[in-house]
Amino acid sequence: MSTTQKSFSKGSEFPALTPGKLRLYSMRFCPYAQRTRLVLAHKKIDFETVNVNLKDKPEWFLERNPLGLVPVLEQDDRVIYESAITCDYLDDIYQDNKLTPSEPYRRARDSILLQLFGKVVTNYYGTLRNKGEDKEVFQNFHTSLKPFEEEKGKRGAFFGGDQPSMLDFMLWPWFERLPIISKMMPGAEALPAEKFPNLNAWVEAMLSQPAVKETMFDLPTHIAFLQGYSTGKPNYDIGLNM
Ligand SMILES: N[C@@H](CCC(=O)N[C@@H](CS)C(=O)NCC(=O)O)C(=O)O
Repeated sequence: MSTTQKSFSKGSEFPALTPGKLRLYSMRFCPYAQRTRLVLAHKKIDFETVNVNLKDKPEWFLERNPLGLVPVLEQDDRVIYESAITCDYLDDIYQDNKLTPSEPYRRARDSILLQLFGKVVTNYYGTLRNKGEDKEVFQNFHTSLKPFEEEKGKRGAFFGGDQPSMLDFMLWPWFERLPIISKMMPGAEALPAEKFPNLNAWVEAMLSQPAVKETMFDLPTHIAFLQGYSTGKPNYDIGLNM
């Protein structure tokens, strides 16, 4: 059983599993792992976390996921990775607060939006990398958000309607991080209210969700992590005493 939130590195001893206990291998600032953490929190699933130093990965972590990526779930002899797969698995196994729509058309539309979101993610990181100097990438970022602005307008407070669905949680981690763009690039607004009224309302609605509050970091912490990351020395343990 692991009690520390500090990240484990190469050469560290494998923290023993407790029979029956669900474990998440994570990195505190990873948006993909946050997807899984959001689903775990929303469904109030009991689990423990083992954080991994992604610059110096333990051998036992690579044995579990040969891709070397977080998130990974483990319970007894079961191992699952890839954020979308871990989230769907949790939604299948823990039936309370079902997040995936049962209506086939809605489910298909949500899968399409999730595919389209790949462009948002690519353009988001592209924008951060060149600090907004490449106006075309920033423009592409806004263009890739358009289908989400439109779809949100048809759906209600959340993409899931009155309540958040799986899609809401799959998208959220990058919206939590959008203020980084506005902060780091003077004059650039990541989500201008006049262009994206629906998405701005959605961000507000999501911020009041208990799962979001439970899993989020504030802007200064995100920026501190990113600054370490961009110099090649990420501090995975920011703010941790033990
Ligand atoms: N497709 C993966 C992406 C996960 C991912 O990129 N995780 C990053 C951290 S945010 C990672 O583990 N990086 C380690 C590496 O690239 O070596 C998923 O959806 O789970």
